[in-house]
Amino acid sequence: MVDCSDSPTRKPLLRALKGEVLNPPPFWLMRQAGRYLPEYREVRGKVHGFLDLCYSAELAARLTLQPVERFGMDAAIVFSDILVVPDALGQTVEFREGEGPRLAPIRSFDALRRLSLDGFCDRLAPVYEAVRLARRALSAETALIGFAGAPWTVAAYMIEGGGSADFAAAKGWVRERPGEFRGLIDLLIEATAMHIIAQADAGAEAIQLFESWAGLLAEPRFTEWSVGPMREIVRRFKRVHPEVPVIVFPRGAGALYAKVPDGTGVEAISMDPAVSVDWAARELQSRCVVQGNLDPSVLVAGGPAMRREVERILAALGSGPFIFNLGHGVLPNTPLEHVAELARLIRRWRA
Ligand code: 1CP
Repeated sequence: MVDCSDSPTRKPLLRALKGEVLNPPPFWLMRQAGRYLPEYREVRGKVHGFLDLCYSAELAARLTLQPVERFGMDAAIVFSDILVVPDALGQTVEFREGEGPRLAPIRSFDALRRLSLDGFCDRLAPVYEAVRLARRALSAETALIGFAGAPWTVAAYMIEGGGSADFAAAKGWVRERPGEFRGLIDLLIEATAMHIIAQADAGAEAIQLFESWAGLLAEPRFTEWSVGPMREIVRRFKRVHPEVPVIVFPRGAGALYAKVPDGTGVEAISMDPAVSVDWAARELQSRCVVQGNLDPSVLVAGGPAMRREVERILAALGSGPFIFNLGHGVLPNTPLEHVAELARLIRRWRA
């Protein structure tokens, strides 16, 4: 057992984020609130638009707590979306049933100029209220995570107008009109820093930045448009909340993962399923806390395949600073019993 008598916090997630090696490690799951939970589907069915759910503080707080109440994760993540930021900047954002997000694409300098920070935090006030409500309801052992999309990923959705396999329009902007793209990224740096500062003001105890489309950028664009903006956001955030740890998730960054800890100044890095855990143990874990990286489809499969994978990840990373998570979000067809079994496997594990 780990002696926590001299620990300033009892929350395992926050202790791990300070670099403490916990045995077993803390865990939570990206997209742990969502369609795979019947109690989520029940609440979701009562509200027309997905954004209405994000902007209803009480419902968002309730959804934040649901997975923790069922499975006892070490952290809750506030129920919201990375696309509330473009919405609060004045872009039209809609979520159509079964289709994912639709945004009025930003394709011209004029459209870019119409975005504004006026009233930004007012529009997002219900998110901060949800943070306050969820924090009040959580136990003394469970941490609350706030989050935002990193600028490149959010810009990619803003330009493309929704999800995409290759985000060709966004990549075209970067190549052909880098000056204009810089304007959009600078606006997102400012907005994102304000958004995560306000979440920490409201009680978020750690922040995760989702760079879900890091894998679309090769060097030198990765450093310029992903690492650089994240570093600037972290710098602004730490001026106000030096004690609140930041996790980044540069999904698909491959070998460029190695550039993220020093490049951004974050406490922890979250790994997608393609990152080798043995490589991470050697190259990343000496420099920061690592989080990840069970393949979400393995959680869908369950059984011996899942047990083997969980054991392999824990054996490679469990004796250093580590937070168990998935390598991407929980899939909607994930059986509840598999999540419960995963929680048991992690809790029973000893190095
Ligand atoms: O209809 C529904 O019920 C909506 C499904 C859904 C949910 C539950 C969306 C639409 N967003 C969310 C919540 C959400 N999104 C959370 C909540 C907290 C939790 O983790 O439990 C978080 C952290 C996100 C973050 C998010 N949204 C990301 C980054 C993580 C990732 O998955 O890579 C991204 C890329 C989005 C955009 C988004 N929102 C929703 C969808 C379907 C998408 C992906 C669109 C696409 O690329 O096709």
